[in-house]
Amino acid sequence: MFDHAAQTQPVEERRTDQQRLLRTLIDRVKDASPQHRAQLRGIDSSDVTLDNLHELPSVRKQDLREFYPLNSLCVDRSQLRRIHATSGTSGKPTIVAYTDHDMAVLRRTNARALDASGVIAGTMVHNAYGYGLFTGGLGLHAGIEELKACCLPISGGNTARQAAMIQDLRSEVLLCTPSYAAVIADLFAAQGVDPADIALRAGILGAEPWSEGMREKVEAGLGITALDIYGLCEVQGPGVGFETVNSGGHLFVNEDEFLVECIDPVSGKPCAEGEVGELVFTTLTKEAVPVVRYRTGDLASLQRVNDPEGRTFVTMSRILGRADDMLVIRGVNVFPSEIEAVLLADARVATAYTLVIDERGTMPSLVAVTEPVAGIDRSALDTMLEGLQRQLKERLGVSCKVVFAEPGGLPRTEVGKAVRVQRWKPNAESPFPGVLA
Ligand code: DLL
Repeated sequence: MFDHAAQTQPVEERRTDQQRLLRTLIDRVKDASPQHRAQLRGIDSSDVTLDNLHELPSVRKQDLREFYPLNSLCVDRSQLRRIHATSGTSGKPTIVAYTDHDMAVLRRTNARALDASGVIAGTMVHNAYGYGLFTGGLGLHAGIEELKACCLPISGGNTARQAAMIQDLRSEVLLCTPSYAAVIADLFAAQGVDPADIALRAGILGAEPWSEGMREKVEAGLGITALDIYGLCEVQGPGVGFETVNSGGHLFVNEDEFLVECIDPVSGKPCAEGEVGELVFTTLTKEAVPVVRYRTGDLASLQRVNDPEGRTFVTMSRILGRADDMLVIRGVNVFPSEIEAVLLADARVATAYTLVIDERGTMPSLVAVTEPVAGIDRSALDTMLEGLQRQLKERLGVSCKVVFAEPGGLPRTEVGKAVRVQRWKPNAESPFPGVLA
């Protein structure tokens, strides 16, 4: 196992290290930046323990945006080696920066994720995460180099070329978002390529929520074992948490670097083990732009599991949704991921879908626009739609109409994260003319 000592360090020993690093971090950031001094005013690091950490003030994305571009920097600019950023939805991006040390952590933690899927020196890795300001491409690239594997830095887009390169170079491991893996699988299916004839054996898929149904479809379509990887630019980028073949769907959190808490999003109280809440991260050793108690908005649960390979990191569940992705339909809270879970659990439903919130009436209503897989008998479609609508009603507690486009008829996201929700405003054209009237 790559980085064996760190990954299998006894829990109590790691807690002692985390406690020490936490106190040093608090002193360090208070010394270095007025923003952190404001956040941690009146707090004496020697009073802070892993057990009372949840009582410290937290920060959120909007707080970090106010530090734009680099106002909460904790090192001299001469020590910066890399900048990344997320586009953000409301204008200003969030900018993050890395020192030599931060780059080393990025390399090491991503190498752990790649190693868990069997990447070794010389493995041909097809990296279709976006390169550039997004952390995905270059973040995983760093891990690939750390393991001395061979990287094809293809980035996103031009799916026909992606498919050809996977075949021609006999790529073994695919890195991209789950929705893009599904797009590549759809193209192979349309070209009549048998997954058994391509060399891919694993996929490390993340950066957006995905369901068990999506996993099954991508695994079948590409002939791979699909593993989840989690991360966010405010904490580092990819490599914060990673699934392994034996982790039973849980993701190990690299908690020697990223201290994780799970809290009730309303009361802020710590959740019990296994209880779903909001993940909060503290970067224990990060130099350039550390965060103390960053509230991610991501909902998941934390659990200690017994790893047959000996990892002792705490695990997180897959992300169940984001607090701000929640839709309120007729007073009922709905997460898009719940709808995906129902739709994609059906083998006859394809992986492309968009949720439309129809806001033209007095009350908003929900429509899932999706496709049947190719070759389904048309006479079976009505029964299929009824079945899906019934299951959605049962799961969500509110109606969700389902409509089918022709197989392959919906637009696919080839670059960046899939956008799954669209609003249909009064007097606007249908977002899917010919499919949704
Ligand atoms: O998406 C970093 C990344 C790159 C992760 C490549 C994995 C692979 P951001 O653009 O800052 O960073 O977006 C972070 O994406 O707060 C989650 O809401 C979501 N997200 C990331 N990974 C997952 C995942 C990268 N595995 C935001 N499952 C996070 C569900 C995820 N959501």
